[in-house]
Amino acid sequence: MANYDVFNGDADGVISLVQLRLNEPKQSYLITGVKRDIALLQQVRADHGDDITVLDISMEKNADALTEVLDMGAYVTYIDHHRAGHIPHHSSLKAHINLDANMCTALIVDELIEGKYHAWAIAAAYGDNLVAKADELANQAGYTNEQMAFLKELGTLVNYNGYGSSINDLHFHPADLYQALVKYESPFELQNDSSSVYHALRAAYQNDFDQLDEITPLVSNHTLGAFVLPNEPWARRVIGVFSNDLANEMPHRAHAVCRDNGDGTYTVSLRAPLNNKQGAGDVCAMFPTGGGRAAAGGVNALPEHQLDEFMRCVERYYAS
Ligand SMILES: [Mn+2]
Repeated sequence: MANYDVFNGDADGVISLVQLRLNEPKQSYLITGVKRDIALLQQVRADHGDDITVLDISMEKNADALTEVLDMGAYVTYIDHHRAGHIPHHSSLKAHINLDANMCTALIVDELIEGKYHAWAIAAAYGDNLVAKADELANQAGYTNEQMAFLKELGTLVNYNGYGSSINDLHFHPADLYQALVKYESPFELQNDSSSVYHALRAAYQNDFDQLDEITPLVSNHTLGAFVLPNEPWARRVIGVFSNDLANEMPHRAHAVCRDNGDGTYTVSLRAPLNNKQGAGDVCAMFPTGGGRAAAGGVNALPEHQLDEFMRCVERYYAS
C-alpha cells in the first residue's frame, strides 16, 4: 500500500503538506505542479488500500479522478477551500472543505492539527494573500513585527515559486521546495540558516522583480489597473505576486495582469478589488478558458482581439 501526497505547487499547497508531514511523517509519492496545474489527482494510479492526501486543489476540477481512486478502494483525505461541487458520500473519503473567503487550506490544516505548526500556517495565509487574516492570527499568537514581516516574506516567496507556465519556469520544483522546507519545525529557523532555500528564493525573486521597472500600464484609472508582460520566464514567474502587490497597494480597484503567450493569446490574472472581493471568477468565466473564485480569477488563453473587450467588461463590472 502506497501513500500519495497530492498538493498544489503554491504556498498554500506546499505549506499545508509541510504542516501535515511535520505532524505525521510519512513516506509518500509527491504529486504536484505549477500553481495553475490543478488536475493533479488524475496522476495517481491508485491501488486498493492506498492512502491519498489531496491539498489545495478544487474537488470539482478533480471529481472524475476522485471517483476513480475511491472506486479502486483507496482512502482519500481531501482538504481544500476552492469550489468543491458535489462532495461524494463515501466511507473512504474524509473531506475538509471550507469555502470561506478568509480561509485557505493551510488554515484548515492548522485547525485539524490544533495549531501545532501555527507559524507555518500563518506564512501560508500570507502567501495565499490573506494578509489581514494572517496579521490577525500573528498578532493573536504574539509575534513581533519583525517575525510577522518574515512570515509574510517567506509566504510570498514560496507562493512566488509556484508561478510559471511549466515546471521548467520555476526556480524550484514544488516537491523539492517542500522537501527543503519540511526540514524546519519552525519557519523562523530558515532565516538564520544562510544556506536555506529562503535566502536562495529571496535573491531569485529580487532579480525577477527588477525587470518590472520597464513595464508601463495598459489601463490605469480608478476602477482598473491592467498590465501586459512579455513571454519570458521571469514574467511567467512574477505575474501572480505582481498581481497581489498591485491589489494590496490599490485595494479600491481591480487589477488585470496579462502575459503574452506568444501564440496570439494572453494568460490573464484578474483580482477583484480587495475592498470588494467579488465577481472576478464570474467575469473571467464570460470568456472561454476563463474561471476562478470571487476574489481572483483568470483566463488561460484570451485571444488578442478580445483583450479590449475583456478590459471593458471588468471596468463595467466594478464601475458602480
Ligand atoms: Mn489555496
